[in-house]
Amino acid sequence: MKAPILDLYYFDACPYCQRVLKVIDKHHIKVNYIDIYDDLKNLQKLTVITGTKMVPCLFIDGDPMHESLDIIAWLEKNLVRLTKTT
Ligand SMILES: N[C@@H](CCC(=O)N[C@@H](CS)C(=O)NCC(=O)O)C(=O)O
Repeated sequence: MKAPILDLYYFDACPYCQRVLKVIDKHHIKVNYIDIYDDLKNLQKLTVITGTKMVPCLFIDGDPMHESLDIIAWLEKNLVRLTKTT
């Protein structure tokens, strides 16, 4: 099965995002990072697709998932099929 493409919408000062980032870092998971305050278009895209500007939001092959604890649970459950950075 092909590894899913992961896009994480986040911003650095968000503690819930940091919780997710820590797990991504710990398991060396390859993720595309999209800072919602880096470029207004990122925030607009998140809001248009999900109806909220809440982060963290992990897009899994284009499907958005909210809630840091749900994201962490999903990452840990699917670890074996995720692309790693090292
Ligand atoms: N229960 C959520 C809380 C996420 C949350 O409150 N994120 C804040 C930033 S730290 C946010 O995006 N607030 C903007 C909003 O809710 O529209 C989680 O665990 O992911």
